[in-house]
This record gives sequence, C-alpha cells and structure tokens, in this order.
Amino acid sequence: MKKQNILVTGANGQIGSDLIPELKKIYGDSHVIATDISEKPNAETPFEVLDVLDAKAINSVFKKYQITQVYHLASLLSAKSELNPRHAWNVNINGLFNIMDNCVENKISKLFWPSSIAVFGPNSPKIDTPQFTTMDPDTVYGISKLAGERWCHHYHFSKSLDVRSLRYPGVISYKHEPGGGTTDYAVDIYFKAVQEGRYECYLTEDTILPMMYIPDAIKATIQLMESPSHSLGLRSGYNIAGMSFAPEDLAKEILNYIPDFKVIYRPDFRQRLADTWPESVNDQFAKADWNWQPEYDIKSMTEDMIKNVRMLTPV
Ligand code: AKB
Repeated sequence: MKKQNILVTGANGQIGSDLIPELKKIYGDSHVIATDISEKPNAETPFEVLDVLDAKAINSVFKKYQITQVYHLASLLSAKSELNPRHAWNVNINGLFNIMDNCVENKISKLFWPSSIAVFGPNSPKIDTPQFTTMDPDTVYGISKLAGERWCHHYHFSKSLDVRSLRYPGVISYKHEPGGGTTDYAVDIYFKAVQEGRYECYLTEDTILPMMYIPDAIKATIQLMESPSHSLGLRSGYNIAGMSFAPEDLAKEILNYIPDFKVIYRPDFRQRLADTWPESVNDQFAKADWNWQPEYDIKSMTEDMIKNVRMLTPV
C-alpha cells in the first residue's frame, strides 16, 4: 500500500490538538504534517507555518511533503466570525477554495472539512433536526459553513474530489483553550469550576445545544475518513449526535465534584447565535453509512473532564 502523508491545517486549534496524535498513531509521526498560521511553543513536528489564504504556499507544502490526504481544519468559529464577517468569509470560504483547488491539482486522495450545527437556522426544526430540512442560518459562521458544504458537494460531483465532512456539535476538550466559539462555555466552565469555584456564563441557564466529548469527535472524524468512498452517500456534512444539555445541566453535574460551585448567568451577543441552532440533531445517515455511535454522555464526560482539568491545574 502507498505510504500516506497527511496534512492538517489549523493544527493548533481544538480539534487539531487531539486529532494529530491519533493520526500519528495510524500513519507514523513523520507522516503527519501539522500547519497553522503561526507556530506555538511545543508545536507538533513536522510543522509548517501556512496561511490557507496563500494558494501558492499550499501548493508548495503539498509538493514538499508529497501529501496524499488533507484535514483542513483552519476556520474562524462563530463568536469570532460574528465580530469580523469579511475576514471569516475569507478564511472559511476562500481558504476552502484554495485547499480544494490544490487537492484537485495535486490529486489528493481524500479531504476532510469540518462543518457545524451552525448550518441550521431559526426556521430549522429545533429538536431531532433532520439531515435535510429548512436551512436558513443567520450567523456569519453558519452562512459560511452552509456555503462550504455546498462547495464540497459541488467539487465532489464536478471534479471527483473525495471530500468528507461532519457537522460538529459543540466539542468539549481540555487540551486546548476555548477558541472563539459559542459552545465554548462548556469547556471554560470546567476550568473555572476547578480553579475558581465560580463561573460567569454568557448563555442563559436553559439554552440547550448539541454537544460532544472530544474522544467521540475524533473517533467520528477518523471513522468517516477510513470509510470506503462508495459507502458515503453524503458529500456535504453528516449530522452527528453525541449529547444535548443546557448550562444548568452541566453545572448540576459539576456540583457532584465541586459542591460549592456557583454559576451566574449574564447572556451576551452569543445568546442570539445559540438561539438559532438546534437543541439536538438526527444522525440516521451517519449511523447507516458508517456505523456512527457515540460513547460519552454528560456524566462520563464530566468525570473525565474534572479528572483531567484537575491534573492540569497547579496546586
Ligand atoms: C462554535 O460554537 O462556534 C462551534 C460550532 C458549534 O461549530 N463550536
């Protein structure tokens, strides 16, 4: 079998930080090339500084490492996108074009691109949101993710690009600090609970959103990418469900570990974004096409998060 060389963009972000070690286990350390707009201390190796808006630079990194597969994770998340719409469109869409065109030119065998539950909008059904339904996102991020999904579908059928995508719910992890999303409260709350015993939440206590613990998100990503192409009926983004909860549910779980934990609720501009997203999604296509099944619920995730955040917190 031909050796695979995997390129990851946005490698320093939340998904990249957990995905790269798993890819290295499969393909070998020197075959996973981490890239990002800047290098951080203790960056994964091999590492290249790469701006996804620079199509020529993408081409030369593809050639330098003889890349065969790409995980294009570089993106601006919802809260940051709302504050800088043009930049978000540029990175999220023109960056995607640059990657897809280079994938076609360099005959890349597979491309992964992350979509989001933000593709849904205020008129989408809120509960058990189907794969195919009304989609009228009115957030900057959601608009770019829905457009990106349509372009993925288009490149698959017009240029035979083997592109695969997931609509990630809010992803919860401890290796990486929250990076400008709306669902990030569900990461931050654990750190503040352990470190300060108190958290100020920017969403109301009863805002239910679809969420997923990082091991499930990584498992879904790799499982989708390892599936045979012919089994995949969707080239836009698969709905994947993990769990659904509101800030008050998470606070209740954390109280089992930190009994005097206090949360105060001060909704800000992110509330509007969350209000337009589903509470839960229907993932029947992911289950049918590639046997998707999550492992973690709010209880098992909280046990693991508290344990790991405590280990990361100096006493
Ligand atoms: C965000 O909150 O922006 C992301 C997402 C739902 O895609 N986590």
